[in-house]
Amino acid sequence: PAKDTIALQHGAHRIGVRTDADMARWRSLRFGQFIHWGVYAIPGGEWKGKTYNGAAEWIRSWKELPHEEYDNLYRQFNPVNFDAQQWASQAKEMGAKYMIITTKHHDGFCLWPSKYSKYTIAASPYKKDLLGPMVAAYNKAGIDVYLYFSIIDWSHPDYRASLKTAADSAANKRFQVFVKNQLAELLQRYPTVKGFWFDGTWDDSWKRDGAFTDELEQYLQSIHPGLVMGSRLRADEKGARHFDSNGRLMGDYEQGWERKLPEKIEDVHGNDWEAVMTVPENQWGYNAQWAGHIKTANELLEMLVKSVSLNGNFVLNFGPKADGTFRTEEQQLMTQIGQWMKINGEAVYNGTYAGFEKQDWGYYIRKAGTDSVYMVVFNIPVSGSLRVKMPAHTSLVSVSLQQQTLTPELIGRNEYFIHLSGKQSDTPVVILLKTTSGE
Ligand code: FHN
Repeated sequence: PAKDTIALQHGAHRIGVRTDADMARWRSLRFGQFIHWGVYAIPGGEWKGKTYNGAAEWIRSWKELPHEEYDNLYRQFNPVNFDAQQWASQAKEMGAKYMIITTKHHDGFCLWPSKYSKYTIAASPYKKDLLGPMVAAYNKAGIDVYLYFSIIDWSHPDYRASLKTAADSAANKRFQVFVKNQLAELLQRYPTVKGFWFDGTWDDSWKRDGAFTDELEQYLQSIHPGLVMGSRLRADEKGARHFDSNGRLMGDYEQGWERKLPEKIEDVHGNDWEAVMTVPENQWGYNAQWAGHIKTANELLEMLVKSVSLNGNFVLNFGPKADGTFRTEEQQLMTQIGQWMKINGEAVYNGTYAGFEKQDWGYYIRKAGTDSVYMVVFNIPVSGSLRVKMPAHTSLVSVSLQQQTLTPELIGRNEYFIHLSGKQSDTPVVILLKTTSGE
C-alpha cells in the first residue's frame, strides 16, 4: 500500500473498474426498471382513512398501523391480475434493458416461496411463486433481471439493528446464516439472474462485521461467477461503507446515487455507478395518493441521458398495485419514454462520457469505443444555435439529425454552431456528430 493508505483485510479488492464481460454487459444496458412490490401495496400509504406521509413501503413503521395488523396483511395479498408477460413487454416497450425486483423489502415478506421463512407468497391466498414467472418473462423479452434484497428484516426474530449483549451477537450470527441461505436459494432457483441489489445495510450490526460482508460477497461470486453487486453490500473492518477506509470503492459499482445524480464526471471518480429514481419525490412502493411534484417523461429522460453522459446507469422505479396492475400514470410514463427511446435509444445504450466541454443545451454521449458522439438537446436556445467545442485533437467530420445532414458553422478554432433555427420540439432532439480523433 502507498504511504498514506492503511492496511485493510476487508477493504476494496480491486482498483479501477471490473473489465470482464458480465460487467461490460451491465455497463452497456444503461436503462433499468426498478420494481418495489410487496404487501405494503395493500395499504398503499393509507390506513383506516389516515394518510401516512412517509414512503408507502415504510408504512409498517408508522404508529397508526400496529405491527400485528401489518404482519397479517399477507393473508389478503392476492395479485390475481399479475401478468408476467405483460409486465415484461411494457418494460421492453419503455426501453429498459434490465430490471430490479424487490424479492424481499425491509418488512421481510418474500415474493418467492423461501424454504427459510414462513412469511412468503406461499402463505398468501395467491400461493404461487411470483419471481419465477417474472424472471422467465423478462428474460424472454431480452431483459436482464437483478434481485433487490433487504438485509434489514423486520419479520425475523434474530434481526438486530445493534448488538448490545452476547444474546444479540448470537442472534446476529444465526441471522447471517439465514441471509446466506436465502441468497443461495435465490441463485439456485433463478440461475439466470445477473446480480443482487442489496439494501438496508446501514444498521450497526451489519456495518460492524465487514469481514462477513466480504466473505458473503466472495461466496456469492463463487457460486455464481460474474454476478454484479453494487457497493451497498459491503463494509470494511472499520465500518466504512461503500468506500473503504482508504476511499476505494467496494463492490462492482457505486450504489449511493439514490434520487440524486452527479453533476460532473469528477463526481464519479472513474467508477461505474447507477442512479435509482422515483417518479414522485420519495415513494417506491405503491402509494394511492401521490403528492408533490410528479416527474414528467422529459424530466426522467433528462436524468437518464445525464446519467449516461457521466458513465452511469439510470433505473426508474415503479410501484405496482396489490392486484398486480400498474397505475395509469406509470403506464403513461412507460409509453412516453418508450416512444422516445424507440427512435433515440441508440444514443443511450452502450453510451459513455464523451470528453466534450459541457454546453447549456444538453448532454453529449459517446457510443462506447467509437468516434460517434450524440448531442441530446433538452434546451434549444432562442438563437437556435447550439455551441459545440471540439476537444483537443478531435475534428468534426459530419453532423446529422435523423439521417438529415446539417452544415455546422465554424465560429472559432475547432468550435462550431449547429443551427436549429425554427426547430421546436416537445421531446429531446438527438444530433449525431461523426468525429475523428488523433494527433
Ligand atoms: O428504505 C429503502 C427504500 O424503501 C427504498 O427501497 C430505497 C431504494 O433505493 N432504498 C432504501 C432507502 O435507501
